[in-house]
Amino acid sequence: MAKTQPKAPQGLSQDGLVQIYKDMLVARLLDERMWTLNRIGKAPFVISCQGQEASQVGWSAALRPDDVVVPYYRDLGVAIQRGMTVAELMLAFFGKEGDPNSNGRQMPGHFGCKRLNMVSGSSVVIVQMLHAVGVAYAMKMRGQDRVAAVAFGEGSTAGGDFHEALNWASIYRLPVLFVCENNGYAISVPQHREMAIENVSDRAGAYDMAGVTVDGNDVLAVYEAALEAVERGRRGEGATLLELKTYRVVPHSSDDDDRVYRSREEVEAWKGRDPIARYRQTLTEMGLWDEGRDQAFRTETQSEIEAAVTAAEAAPFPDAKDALRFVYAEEGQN
Ligand SMILES: Cc1ncc(C[n+]2csc(CCOP(=O)(O)OP(=O)(O)O)c2C)c(N)n1
Ligand SMILES: [Mg+2]
Repeated sequence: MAKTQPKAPQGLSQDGLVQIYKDMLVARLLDERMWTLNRIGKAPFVISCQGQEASQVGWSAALRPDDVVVPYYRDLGVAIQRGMTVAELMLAFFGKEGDPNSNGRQMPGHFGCKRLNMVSGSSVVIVQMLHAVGVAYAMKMRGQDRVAAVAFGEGSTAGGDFHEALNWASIYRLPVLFVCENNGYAISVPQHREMAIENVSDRAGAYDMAGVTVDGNDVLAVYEAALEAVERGRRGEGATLLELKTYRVVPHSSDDDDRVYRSREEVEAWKGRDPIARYRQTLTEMGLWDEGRDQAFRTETQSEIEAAVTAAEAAPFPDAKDALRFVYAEEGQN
């Protein structure tokens, strides 16, 4: 009997399937390079996507370019899937002129780009959910066929804004995809000290909203669940709370030492469930990828990253007088 081949989800071409892998791998390689730049003293701060690439690229790929995304600080994979370039992300990392996120005024990880319909997040966790709900409400009032998607960690769902956002979205049946990237920790606090339940998605029931939990390290499962949720929103059937069970395999940020709150065995076990290696295997079984292509793509990406590092290091810092632009009303403005 012929070996069963993995099936491609609906709506994804062969190129689309490969692109998802490429986006995940670019996110990982870029993130790894950011850590070395930090550790040799060239950049002050990294907040990492490593381990969560399938969750991020998977949900982002289910959206259309005209939908609005509100990512959170870990969503490097979303920024890349949406179309932010390695060169642009490196400018942001060094806080340099030309960074499309904030022109060097924000910390790294504050993704936002008008061209990509991506709303910049606040450093205050979870308020981005309210921003997404406001965006979706405006879309609905304008009769637009668009969806807003917002991501956040499971720890942040203990904040009141989480409940306010779900409540408002459910009252007005707003087209919102709420994505919880559940990596099991809020910095050093494990999930059982954040909440007394096992699945964040169970909370959707209190808001008469669909709640779904999927394996966040299975990119195609994430894509399928996100697509279903997005289509539900487009049909006018309201929001979905989608929970992706995943893990960050590096410390919370470059200022964190995770050895003090979790065992090396636990981290190693999750490294063994690496979402990128897993999807590479799937694509290989589909006959869409092989070792040669993998090596060539890695080499090409590494040189793109190195060129971006050189360019970003050489780029000027933004003019200090622009630091408060777009914060207060400016002369001549109404
Ligand atoms: C209101 C608020 N409280 C505390 C912080 C500090 N802080 C930044 S990230 C974070 C952990 C959030 O954990 P989680 O939501 O699970 O996301 P993860 O970092 O695990 O992806 C905290 C406490 C903050 N930024 N905002
Ligand atoms: Mg978390």
